[in-house]
Amino acid sequence: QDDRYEALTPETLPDRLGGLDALISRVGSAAGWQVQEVGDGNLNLVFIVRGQGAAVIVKQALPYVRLVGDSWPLPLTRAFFEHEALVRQAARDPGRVPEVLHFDKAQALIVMEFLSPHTILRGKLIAGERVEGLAEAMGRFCARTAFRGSDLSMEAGEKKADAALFLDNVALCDITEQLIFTDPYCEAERNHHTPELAPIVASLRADEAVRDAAQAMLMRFTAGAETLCHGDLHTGSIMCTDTETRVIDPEFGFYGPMGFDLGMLLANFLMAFFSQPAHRDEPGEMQDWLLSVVTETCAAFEAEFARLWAEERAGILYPARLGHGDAALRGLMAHIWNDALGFCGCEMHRRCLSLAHNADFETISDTGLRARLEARNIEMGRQLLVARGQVPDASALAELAREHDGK
Ligand code: SR1
Ligand code: MG
Repeated sequence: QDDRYEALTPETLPDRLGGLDALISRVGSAAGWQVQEVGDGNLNLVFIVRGQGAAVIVKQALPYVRLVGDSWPLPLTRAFFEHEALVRQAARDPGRVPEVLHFDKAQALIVMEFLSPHTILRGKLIAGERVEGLAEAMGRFCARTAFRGSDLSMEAGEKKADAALFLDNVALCDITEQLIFTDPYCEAERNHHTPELAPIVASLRADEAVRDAAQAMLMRFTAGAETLCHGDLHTGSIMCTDTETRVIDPEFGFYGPMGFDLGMLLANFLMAFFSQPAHRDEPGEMQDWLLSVVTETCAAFEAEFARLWAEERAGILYPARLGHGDAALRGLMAHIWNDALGFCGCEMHRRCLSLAHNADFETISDTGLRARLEARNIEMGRQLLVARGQVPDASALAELAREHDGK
């Protein structure tokens, strides 16, 4: 069989995948399929294949960054890492990620469950829609994946082998290393920002303490191989109905700090918060809700992490025979929180200053207003980078967001 990689199109997909049991069993024979390409992310092709009243998703990596084009090649192996990460996340937080139906390494494609009527969370937040149980689900997801992928839980040899496997996800880590920790803090070719932000951007880039702090976070990212992180946990990687939350897209999976995913997620909730005044006349209620999501996500993370600490600690770290008590857990939580705040600050910066911006701000057509809201976000990010020791908990984080929103 010729398994040379070839990008799918809606026209070629039925012929090429028509023999797969994983599809036929869900959507019938290829003759009845309707195929639509719906990918709106930065990297991949995403097809919905419909047939017999059901649907599945076919996601295929392209050999380049879709957002930029073939001038920026990107290895197809990211589909392999996404598949590996999905399998682990499904075991660590059952039901939270889409079910994988088929994986083809050579074609860099994953056939998976079609989430319906779920839509991307970022769009919901911009539209002012709330999701019941969002904070609880995401706090638990972050805690379970952080804990169960770490030396607190895994057998040491298994964890080291897994960390070695994911070390090869070099190109995706490189994107994060450049776009999140480095480019925002200098004049990089791929950067862009709202013109009216120029003075704030100049001031941020002139601030040596900020640059130093961002590099310290980069060192945590590259050297803190604590657990298998999702790696790109923003509100575009979450799909929801009004009452259900699912996590998608772990192709940036890597072994990193336990606070990484939590920090990225909080940044995206905070950017939804700061951008609300542009999306509705009375933003207050939605903003209150978003800050409650921030605090409740952290509360759910802490509660679940503490439960796992008490009930599932079976790895080489903090073994029961050493008799660790609450102080050890508090120390670990403080370490995770400190990292999370630093990563949060970097993510808040890069979405306004680097290559891949987010729709929360980008869809604001009045650039003067956009710049005012982005400025609040950037200033808060700066404070998180250089003075995160003064943000002891999630309530203080929410309070800080309110202060910056009032400026
Ligand atoms: C070139 S890729 C840009 C961004 O898109 C992905 O979703 C990640 O967030 C990455 O940083
Ligand atoms: Mg993605």
